[in-house]
Amino acid sequence: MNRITLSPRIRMTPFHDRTVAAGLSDITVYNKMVMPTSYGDLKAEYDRLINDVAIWDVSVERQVQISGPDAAVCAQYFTARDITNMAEGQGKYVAMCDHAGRILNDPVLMKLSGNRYWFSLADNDMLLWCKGIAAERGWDVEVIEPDVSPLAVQGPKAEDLVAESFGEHVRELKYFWFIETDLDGIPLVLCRSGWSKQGGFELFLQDGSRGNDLWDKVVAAGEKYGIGPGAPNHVERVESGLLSWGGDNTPDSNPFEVGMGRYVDTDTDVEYLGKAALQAVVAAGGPERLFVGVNVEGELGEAWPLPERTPIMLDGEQVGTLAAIVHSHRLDRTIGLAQIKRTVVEAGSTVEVETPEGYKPATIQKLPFL
Ligand code: THG
Repeated sequence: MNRITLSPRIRMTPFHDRTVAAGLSDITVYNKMVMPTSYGDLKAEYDRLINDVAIWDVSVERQVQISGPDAAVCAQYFTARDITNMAEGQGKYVAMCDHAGRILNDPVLMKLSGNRYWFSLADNDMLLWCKGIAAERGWDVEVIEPDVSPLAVQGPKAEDLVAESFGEHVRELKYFWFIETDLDGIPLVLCRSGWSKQGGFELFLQDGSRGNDLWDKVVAAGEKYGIGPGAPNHVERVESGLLSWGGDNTPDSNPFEVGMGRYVDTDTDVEYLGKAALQAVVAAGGPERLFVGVNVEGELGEAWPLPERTPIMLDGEQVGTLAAIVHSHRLDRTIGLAQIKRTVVEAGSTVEVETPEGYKPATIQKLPFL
């Protein structure tokens, strides 16, 4: 069971030809689009991300654009964080929740010029959700998926590369801030962002017909920095404790249960979806579960991809779910990401998690590992 049947329902990205030419070996499907996940050597891809710079096709991070006279009210309503004082050119990591406060997505929200907002999304059908609710509310907005495809450059040498191509001013960009610009006439939004803690930028291509051009220009500029292809890296993201929405959490999780509590505003006058439910969680003294790291006894060889979340046990009772377990190259030990009952976390209990060699003891720790 290792082939995916492609069809026009599953969209290719604007960089697809170049990713194939670069040796693409593994894909997944994300937002109904092909997402590159490896070029055949995960350790080399990890090393490149930690030491040099990597180019990632992350077109699957689709944008929902909200524009028009009611755009600010509408964008706020979808966002469990007070965005009143957000500036043009600023991005924020936010939670989108349903009426019961369950997290539906963890996008980067960007405020563009001309009263436009982009929710730069993880894998869920937010376009339908946003269109439906905006229409029911009668807001004067346009809700679309624009022709925008992010290309990430990640790693310690990404800033030098991007500064050389776009100018020294990019060094002043703060995290999640962006500029609307172009690269030799290729229209894009340049944002300091990306799903790693190694630093970097995302180039949001605004013309899908120019994918090959953009890829080639970035690779040419990156040659002297040792650039090579990669993808959001499973081991690095576990070490960094970055949430993979939909993978790490159960469908009934609220933002406090996926480590996003610090991005949620409950003490605010603004109206947003799920606010009352999230206020109730705070009033009850906190969520049922917490998103934590686990240090697992024993050695794992290669990364052991978990096709589904597995139970975490304590005294024969399930107290959580394990979402990922990897060998950390930098820590040289086995680590994982889990949702565990808050009472168990607070008691500092040692739990049991499933490994290829059966259940093993695991200690709980705060994220990130690194
Ligand atoms: N890029 C874009 N959109 C995205 C992602 C992305 N949408 C979905 C998903 N990835 C969003 N998830 C994250 C999670 C964490 C970070 C970025 C995207 C991140 N966090 C920093 C940290 O944890 O240190 C800083 C957070 C902060 O201080 O606000 O980088 O990758 N376009």
